[in-house]
Amino acid sequence: MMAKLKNPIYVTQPDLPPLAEFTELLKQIWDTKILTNNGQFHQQFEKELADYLGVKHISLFTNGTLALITALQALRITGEVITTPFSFVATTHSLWWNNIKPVFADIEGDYFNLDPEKVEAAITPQTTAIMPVHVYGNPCNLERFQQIADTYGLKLIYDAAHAFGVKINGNSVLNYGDLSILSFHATKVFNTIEGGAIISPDEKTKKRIDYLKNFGFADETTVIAPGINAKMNELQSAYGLLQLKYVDDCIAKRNGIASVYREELKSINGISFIDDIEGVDHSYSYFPILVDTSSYGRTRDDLYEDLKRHNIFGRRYFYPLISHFPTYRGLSSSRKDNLPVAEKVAEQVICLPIYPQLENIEILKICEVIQSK
Ligand code: T4K
Repeated sequence: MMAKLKNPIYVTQPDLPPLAEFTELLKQIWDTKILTNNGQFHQQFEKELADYLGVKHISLFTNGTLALITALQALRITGEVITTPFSFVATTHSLWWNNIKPVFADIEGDYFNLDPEKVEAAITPQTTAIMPVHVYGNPCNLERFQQIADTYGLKLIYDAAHAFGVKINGNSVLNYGDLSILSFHATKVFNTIEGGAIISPDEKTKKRIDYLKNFGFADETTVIAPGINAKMNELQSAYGLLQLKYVDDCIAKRNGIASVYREELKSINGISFIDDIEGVDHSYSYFPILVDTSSYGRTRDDLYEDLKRHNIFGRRYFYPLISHFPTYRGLSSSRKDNLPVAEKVAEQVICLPIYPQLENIEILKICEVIQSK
């Protein structure tokens, strides 16, 4: 048996800005004593982030889940929303928290994103919106979703939690649909410890979202809606500003790791992965592989356990499917025969470790464990 790695390797590790740089900004916060509520760092971070991402209007949030919940509130979505079972559970939970019925449609087999044709077939008179996810940061079929939304008069909200910095032909994926949300959780390509954002197409929508994330206050004495408290604070905004300086380097390193994985894994029977898409700037947030038991000779879970024995902790994102959880399994759209592609992919996928500090020798070790059956 191969030697086990001395230190555990997790699916990811957050990138942190230099502590000395952060301390400098903390001193400023200590001086002004402005800790939250749209302070100087919050305003600056929103501006610089919008510039970096190539979007016009961005509202910072405490996390991606509250951004999703607020996006649905902002557009007054009700009734049924068609979404994917192959995502992190927060995508569907955001519907539940808004008293909206989730309707699951199947995914396509190339990038594991919601299949537009399956969405179209699931539309009912109660459907008010579609909520696709750019899974692993690979863009959904943006044109087709817009076409369906326009034809049926539906809103389109993208869960872009994995799609920080992703562009198609130079244009951010965040510029599509009615709203997009981001997550800046510690495990994401770009993190503010916890954090998130909503990208709006125009100033008036951003304004409404900003009211909603601040209890609904439009001014000192006017409350326009039952808003929530979902504001990002000054410490996280300052941290985010620093992160922006290093994120390009971080994405470049992730790209390098993905290339090594692809080179090392390409000739292993039964292991497949997603290639880069032409015209897309990727951010390499995850490196999923699929294990085909019959040609690989063992199951995904055998490999997952074997990696763990070697101190390598990949993650089976997204297994189990959201449609399997007790809250959702009773829905008629959760039936396995309604979601055959998602069911299959959830049984085959492992996300391998990918983060800037991952060393070449560690990547090679991971590939060696996958290679040796
Ligand atoms: N929509 C989608 C499509 C999402 O993927 C997510 C979040 C959301 C919406 C909601 O956004 P947020 O509300 O979270 O902003 C993680 C994250 O908690 C979650 O943010 C993320 N998706 C999901 C895919 O993954 P876990 O339970 O797998 O994380 P955890 O704590 O097991 O972390 C994985 C590994 O990362 C650990 O084994 C070690 C390492 N790690 C983790 C943390 C938190 C660190 O090294 N340092 C850390 O601080 O959910």
